[in-house]
Amino acid sequence: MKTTPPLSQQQQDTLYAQAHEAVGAFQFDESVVAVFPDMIQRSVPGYQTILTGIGELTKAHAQPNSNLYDLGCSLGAATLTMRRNVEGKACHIIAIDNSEAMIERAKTYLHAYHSDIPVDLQCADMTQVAINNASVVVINFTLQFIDPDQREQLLSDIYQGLKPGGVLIVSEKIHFEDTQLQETIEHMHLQFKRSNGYSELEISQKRSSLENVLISDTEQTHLDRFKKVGFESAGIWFQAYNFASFIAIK
Ligand code: GEK
Repeated sequence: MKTTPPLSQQQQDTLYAQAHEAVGAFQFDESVVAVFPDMIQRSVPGYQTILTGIGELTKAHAQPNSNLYDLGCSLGAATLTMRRNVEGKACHIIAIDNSEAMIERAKTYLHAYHSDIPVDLQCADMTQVAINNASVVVINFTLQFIDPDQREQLLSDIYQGLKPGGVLIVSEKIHFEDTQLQETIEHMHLQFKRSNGYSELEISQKRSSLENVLISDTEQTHLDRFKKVGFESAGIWFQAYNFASFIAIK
């Protein structure tokens, strides 16, 4: 019988190991889904620590009988950590991704573990989803893939759908206006990828594929947007090189 290996024991990411004649725009398709856990762990410094933190923040801020959202859930790593930390609070988790391949695989992972917390997995565009009665909303490394012109409206809709005291957690790759700082910290990230076994060819082909697909903001742009849509408090609770996770509290 064919079984899906656990999230921690997935296939190695070799998608860009061979030279491609033309590198197409990055897509979250079947080939990415198969190597996704390995890809994100080897590319995003602090990813595991952020997941642990999302669990802790969920434990601290989830309100009884409320909804928790994981927007851009991929294989459901954040959903799993949220679910483990809200047992007994009668919460409902809504996990959204617009890649059918991701949602199909996420179902397998979520069903592999028992929980009394219902999870509603939906294949949808997160900008089109109604947020209501929410106490925790997580966007873990996905706002950066949303059209920059739509980001403020999305955050405003989330703010409106949050209960007082509710929290939004947004993790992102960020960039720096200061050129020296940008170069220095970007170099740290490249070294991180090299030390995780990615070759120069893999790094450069992946970078080309993400051009115009992953559009990062600065820390200040994030903070200004949180404030503009109404959040009272917002700041970074974790950062590793040019990868940061923000919390915004209603
Ligand atoms: C994790 N949060 O492991 N609507 C819904 N989903 C989208 C949209 C959209 N408009 N655009 C992109 N996605 C996860 C990791 S990965 C981050 C998130 C990365 C989805 C896309 O299909 C993919 O699954 C996810 O956002 C981004 O904690 O690959 O760097």
